[in-house]
Parts: sequence; structure tokens; C-alpha cells
Amino acid sequence: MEFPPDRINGTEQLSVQRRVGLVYDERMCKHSTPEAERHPENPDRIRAIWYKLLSAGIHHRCMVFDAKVVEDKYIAAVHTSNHIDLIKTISSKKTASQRNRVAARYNSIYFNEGSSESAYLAAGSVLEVAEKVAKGELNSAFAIVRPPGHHAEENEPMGFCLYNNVAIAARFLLNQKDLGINKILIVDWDVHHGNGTQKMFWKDPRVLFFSVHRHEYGSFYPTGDDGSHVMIGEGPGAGYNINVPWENGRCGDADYIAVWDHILIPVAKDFNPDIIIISAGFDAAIGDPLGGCRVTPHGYSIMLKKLMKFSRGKIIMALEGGYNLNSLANSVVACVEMLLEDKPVAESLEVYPFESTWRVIKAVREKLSTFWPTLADKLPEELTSRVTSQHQIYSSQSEDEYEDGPNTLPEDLENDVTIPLSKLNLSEDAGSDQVTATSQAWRSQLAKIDVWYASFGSNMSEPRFLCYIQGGQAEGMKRPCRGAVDKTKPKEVMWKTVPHRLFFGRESTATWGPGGVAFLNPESNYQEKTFICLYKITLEQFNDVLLQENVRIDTSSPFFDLNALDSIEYEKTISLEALKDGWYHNVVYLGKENDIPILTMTCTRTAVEGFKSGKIPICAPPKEYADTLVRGLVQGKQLSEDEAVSYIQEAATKPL
Ligand code: X5A
Ligand code: ZN
Repeated sequence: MEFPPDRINGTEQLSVQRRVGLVYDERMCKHSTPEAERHPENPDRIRAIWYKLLSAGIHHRCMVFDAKVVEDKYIAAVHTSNHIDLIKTISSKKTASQRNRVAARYNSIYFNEGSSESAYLAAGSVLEVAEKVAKGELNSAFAIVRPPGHHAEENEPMGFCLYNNVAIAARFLLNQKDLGINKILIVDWDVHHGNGTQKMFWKDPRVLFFSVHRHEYGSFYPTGDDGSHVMIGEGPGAGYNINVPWENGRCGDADYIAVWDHILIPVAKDFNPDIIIISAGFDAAIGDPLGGCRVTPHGYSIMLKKLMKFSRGKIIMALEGGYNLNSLANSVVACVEMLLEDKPVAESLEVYPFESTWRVIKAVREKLSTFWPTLADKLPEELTSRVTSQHQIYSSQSEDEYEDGPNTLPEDLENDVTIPLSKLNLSEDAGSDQVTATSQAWRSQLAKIDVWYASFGSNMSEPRFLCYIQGGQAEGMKRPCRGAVDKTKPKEVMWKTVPHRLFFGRESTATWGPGGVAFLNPESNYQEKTFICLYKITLEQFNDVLLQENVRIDTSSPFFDLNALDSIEYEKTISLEALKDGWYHNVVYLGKENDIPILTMTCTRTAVEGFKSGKIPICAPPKEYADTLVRGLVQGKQLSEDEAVSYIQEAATKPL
């Protein structure tokens, strides 16, 4: 079944052409947001991939298939009949508003008239090529499908996913006894945890589910404990679920390959799968607006190559996430080329993993060592002591080319925009004179972008907020602020109300002394109404405000950059790990005003839980602080003095 050896680039090097299947079908573009609202999971994703494959002529070297609709009986092997009913009928609903109401019941889901068809085709496509690979008609395949699947649970669509395409295909392969597939390895390298797939094979030792994802102790999407490394499966499935949860973003090739070398590959050797399915999301790719990681196309191709050694190369790749069109298409091309040729590649990387990567790898190995004895050995110190520093990563030149793309910002704003604040090297009390030459470049880039900074606490008082911009000490403050590097006053000031709960907590602050300070619950609640004062400032100034709001900071990491700005509209909140010790390190998106994003900074959802349970004290504001808030509301002409006093009073006393 193999193609004759082929000549590569006119050299003498011989390699084996494999039969590689590709599925692409324009009908999977029918699923899109109602009213064509902007959304990262949009039809252009699969079009960008397909056009790139066409322009590289790669389709000529593959077997190309149209998508096929999946039969309900195969979906029913992983989803409930209620769920099937929902997805099947959603597009025939009479009005868009009926569909919107249903979508609103779920987390990160939209529906339109094309959703049902696209969902059936996506699942059908993966199943179709999985069967062909299992039968040996194809060596491997890539299904370029959408909507994605790995978040979809038995009875719930979520995270842009309707049907769990990969789970449907895996269950099909196992149930089709004549295919002789008894053990399946599912590798989920999407930047998000594959919660749906994990649950579907939780107790099933025939499926080894492996997921590497950003987790950040449960604060990254999908939030909660499901993606933790202690989730190893249950009953007969214990040990057959492996999670590798990143503690931070910015992971790249070196981090992923270390996980491959020291967890996935040794386990795969022992498990010896009959076939491998990759939940191939490319949102950990460099330049992705949601992922914040930096895997290169070359990195993905190495990860894939290492898996091709198993199951006699039987691999099915199914697209999941991936939202930077250039980076996405380049990564898929690199993978399909690897499926075709298994090219010898230089594996040596210039960078080492993060220190946190070794910590995670060790924790996972320890947790699973009783099930997989190969993981029991201690990793040699001379290996794990090789770690990267920020400096090494940012000196890499290669990432610029992935920063530009049809779904990213205009060219003049590109280049070093994803680097920004990490390069800053601002120590906590650095003045403008200490700003290094390299930081000036990104500063001038971010200075071109305006945002609304939404204040709900003392910064509602303009003289107090101006201290953050121009430096100084307003009435009631116990110490001065140093101000922003760019001391230009806000371009505009305006007021709004938002459906979020205002409350006061913590015991004291350096600026106000003993007493609580204001927080906004990042979760919205339409019973609530909180006044916010908006200041139009630049993204550069916003970062300097962040820096001043969060004392004690690790300055080696980035704060809020253009990638973050790009994704916060969809993510709603971004918790900045670089400022983890600060109380206000969670940036929350509160919508737009005149097309400019409104951002505020508050505590994380996890901290809100802490306030609710009493772990973090709820505490009324000190007098000077409360007076400043009242002054802000009165001078801003939002409330009379009496009204303002009782507004603050209520926020300080009403239980959370
Ligand atoms: C498939 C995928 C991401 C959902 C993020 C929701 N989903 N904020 O990447
Ligand atoms: Zn994802």
C-alpha cells in the first residue's frame, strides 16, 4: 500500500510516501455566529488551512475526501439523546433569537442555521478517516473540521464545541470489533483541557487519554479541577488518564518536547496503542490570541514525528482550536508534511524548558508512577537544571513572522507587540529614566492603542486617578504614586454602570492604611448595579496603572499586551500571572464604548470564593478611602452626597 520512494528537493535523500487522507468541506463553514459577529472560532480558520495546503500543492500528494454526515447511532455512543436532539434541531428553530436563548444556557456556545449540519459533518469526517486508517486504506489522516469537539460533554455543548468528534470516532473504532482496534491513545495538544473526552473515557482502560494544557491551578478555561494532574481516571480506567497542566502561559517547543520525552513517549511505548488520535488544536501555537503559548510549526512537527513511531504510524489528526490564522495554517502544513514524509529533522532547540515545566513533569511522573513504572525513575539533575530564562526566549527572532495575519492587527502594530512588558524590566519603583532602550520600542507601539480604564474604587475621584498617571499624592493617601511613564492626561472621562457586584475586603493597604478596599466581582450579575468611571488612556499607560495597583511583582514576566487585548473580548477575564501577588491582577473586559474596549482590574474568581468562604476577610473601607469614593461619585455628578454614602455603605455591608 505504500507509494514508491520519492526524491526530496532533488537530493539523493529517499523517503517513503505514505497514503495520507485529508478531509475538507466548505459546508463546515456554515456554522458561524448569528449577525456575523466577530468570533475566534470562525469559518476562516478552516479556509485558511485549506488555501495554504492548496497553494503549497500538498493536496496533490494526499487523498482528499469530502465530509460525511455522522449517523446518530455513532453519536449516541458518547452523547445523550437529549444532546443529540439539541444539536440536530437547533438550526431548524424558527428564529435566531430562539437559538440565541438556547445558546445562552451554555458556556461559550453560539448557534446559527448552519450549526447542525456543520456539527454532523465534523464528527462524520473524523469517523470516516478513522475507519480508513484503522482498515489500512490510509496510513494516516488529517480532518480539517469545525466546530471543534473536545470540550463537548455527554450532555452539554461548551467551549465552541458541539459534538465531541474525537470521542465519537474513538468509541466507533472500539465498537467495530472487526477493525481489531483494542487500544487507542488520544493525544490532546489543544491549549485547553479536553474535559469532554476525559469524561467519556474516564473509566475505560482501552483509551489512554493524554492532555497537555494551560491550567494555572484551575483558573484557565475550562476552569476548575478537571484538568489537574491528579485526575488519573477511575476503576479499570485508573492510570489511563494523564493531564499535564501548565502553571503558566508562554510555553513553547522546549516545554512540549520535554513533556513528550519524559511522560508521553515512555508511556506510549508501554501502552502500545493500536491507533493514535490527536485532538489537534493549534491554540498553543505562537501568536495565538487565546493560548498565549509559543509552539512553532517545527515544534508541532517534532511532536507528531515522535508519535508516528507507534501503532505502525496509524494516526488520525482532528482539528480542535487554533485562532491565529497564519500560525494555524503553517502548523497544519508542517504536520501534514510530516505525515507524508516523516522527514528527518533537527531536534535540537535553542531554548530550555521553564523551571515550572520540570516541576509539572515531576509531579505528573510521580502521580502516575505506580501505573507506569517507566515514570518512576528520578530525572537526572543535570537535565532538570537546564531551564530557560525570559531573556533566552525573547532573543529568539523566529516568532515575528507569526505575529502578522488576517485576523491580527495591522502591520505597523506588529513585530514586538507580543513581547511588550516582559522586556520592560521595570523594577517596582523604576522611574522613566530607568526604562531601557529595548522597552521603548513596545511602549511606543502600545501608546498607539486606546483603552477605557474602568475604575470603581477610589480612582473614580479624578485627582486620585491622576496620581497614577502624573505621579503624586491626593487627599487621604498615605504615600505618593510614581505615575506612568507617559504622563499625558486621559483623553476623555465618562461614567457608566455595570451589572457587577462591588464589595470591600482585605485588611489594609499601603496607600490607605487599615481597612478594606474595593473589588468588583468579575462575574456579572444582572441584579447588581455598580458605578464605574472610565478614563480613556493608552494601553501603555494601562500597564503602568496595573503595575502601581499591584505591589510586589515579579517583573520578569509580561503584563497586559496586545495578544491579551485581542483575546479578552472572548475570554472576559485574564488573570495576569506575572502580577500574581497583587490583589488586582485580574483584568476584566466590560464591553466596548465607541469601539474601544473597557478594561478594569480586580481580584480573580478564586479570590471571590475566598471572600465568600471567609478565607479572605471582607472589611469595610477606611474613612479616607470611603470619602474618596464618595467624592468621586459626587464630583462625577453620579450621586448626591447622601446617595453616595449609602451606596458605599450598602456595598460594604451586603453579604456577598
Ligand atoms: C476548542 C477551543 C476554547 C474555548 C475558550 C472559551 N475552545 N473561552 O479551543
Ligand atoms: Zn483550545
